[in-house]
Amino acid sequence: MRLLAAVLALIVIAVTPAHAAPRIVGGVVVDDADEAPWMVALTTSSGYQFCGGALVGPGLVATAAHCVYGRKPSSITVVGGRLDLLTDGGSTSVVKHYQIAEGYSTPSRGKDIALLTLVQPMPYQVLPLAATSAVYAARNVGVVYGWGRQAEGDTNKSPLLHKASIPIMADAQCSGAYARYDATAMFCAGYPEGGVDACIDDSGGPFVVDGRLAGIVSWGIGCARPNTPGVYTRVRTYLS
Ligand code: 4AZ
Repeated sequence: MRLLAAVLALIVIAVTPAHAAPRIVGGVVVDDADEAPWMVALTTSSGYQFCGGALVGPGLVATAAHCVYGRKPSSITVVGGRLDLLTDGGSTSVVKHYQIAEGYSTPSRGKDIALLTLVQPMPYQVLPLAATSAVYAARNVGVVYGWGRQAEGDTNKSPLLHKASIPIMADAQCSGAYARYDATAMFCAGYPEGGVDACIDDSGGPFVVDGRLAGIVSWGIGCARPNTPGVYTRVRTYLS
């Protein structure tokens, strides 16, 4: 009987993550374009979405350095004003040129931010930058947006923009999870029990606190695992 209970418990543990993790991971569909007018998708020229970004000027997009590093600007198509990527609403532009934070090498070393200049500026409301570093206080809740995976092992992405609300974690808790955590370059967001997180292809997307850009989806181990928060670029360190 004890053995049967243990086997059942193991089956429950093995099966739960796929079911407990339906969207961004643990988020909901954004169905009002006015809610995130500044949200953009980065796609290849054939239309495959690989990262997110946010308009911070009519012709300027903030995203993660690792999203564009090594890519030709003209091979990156930015899509704005389109919640459902299977439609052709909104507008598109290729990238004219981009600037990556000086000294960037890999996300876990920080400086994971880039500014893209568009060939065609977009007529959408831009996302203002967080006004002070006070936004990074532990337990402040932000909203992260993206078209990425809805579960860590999910390769079947949704074409619909998703969002999730996630609390910022204290620096001490984040360094406990990641030896490489650098509180100048990054911050962490997540629940101790996991379940809600950004995931693959959400990279570059904005983490918004009080209607302002505070972070950019950067890295993490897996998605939505317990005691394994998502790591975001601390935008205030690089832009002002
Ligand atoms: C990625 O590979 C990625 N859970 C993005 C975010 C996170 C992990 C990985 C955070 O693009």
